[in-house]
Formats: sequence, C-alpha cells, structure tokens
Amino acid sequence: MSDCLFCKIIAGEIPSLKVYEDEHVYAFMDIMPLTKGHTLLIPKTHCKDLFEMPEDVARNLYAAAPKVANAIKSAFNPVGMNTINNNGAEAGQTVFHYHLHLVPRYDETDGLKVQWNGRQAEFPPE
Ligand code: DGP
Repeated sequence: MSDCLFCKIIAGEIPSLKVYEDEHVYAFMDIMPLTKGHTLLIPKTHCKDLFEMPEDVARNLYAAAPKVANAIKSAFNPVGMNTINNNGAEAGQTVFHYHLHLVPRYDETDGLKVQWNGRQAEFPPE
C-alpha cells in the first residue's frame, strides 16, 4: 500500500534497524522502545490487522516469530518476553499494518508493569 508507513519501511523508503527478514516477513527495532530490544515483526503482505490477516500470512509470520524472539534473546539476554498485538484504534493500534510487538523483559525494575497504552490490565477483567 503506497501510503502505509510499514510498507515504506519494508521497501527501504524509510530507514529502519533491521533484525530479521525473509521472503514473507520483516522485523525491525521499534522507534519508541518499551524496553531494550523492543522489536516489531510484520508481514510483507499488507494487511491492516488480525481480523484481515489471511491464514497463510499468519502462518508465515508465526513461523518466523521464534527465530526473531531467539535472536533478540541472544543479543540482549532478557529473562522473558511479551508478545503483544493491538487491533483497532480503540485497542491502541496506531499504525494500520499488522505488527507483533516483541518486548524483551529484564526484571521487575525494567519499568514495565502489566500495563499497555496507559491502561492497567485487570485480571479477571470486569
Ligand atoms: P501500535 O500502537 O501497536 O500500533 O504500535 C506502533 C508502533 O510502531 C509503536 O510502538 C511505535 C512504532 N513506530 C511508529 N512509527 C515508526 C517508525 O517510523 N519506525 C519504527 N521503527 N517504529 C515506528
């Protein structure tokens, strides 16, 4: 899609710090990292969100996810990792090309609580 930010990143029209690339996916450092090594994994095929993601695109994306997670683990040595995906503006999505956040976790002092986009998660939800 010509006016999509992440399509432009895949095409190299906008610079990014590449972590991984294959025929189907592209992974790069998030410009506003929540923790050290925060990476975004995206499909090369443009789709807005999970609701619009064809099955083969999902298969290829999740096939690459462990490779990317392990590359981040080797590089930054986190003790854990959150994978997060926002779908729709109301859910916190700001870039409308599907992306999976891989957020390495270090310890309880890494500044991130169980919180996403300013909302405190409640378990169980009300
Ligand atoms: P979300 O809120 O789930 O739609 O996350 C969008 C993420 O995209 C956010 O963490 C910041 C990141 N981002 C936005 N613009 C750019 C950019 O130009 N380059 C990179 N590397 N990341 C970006």
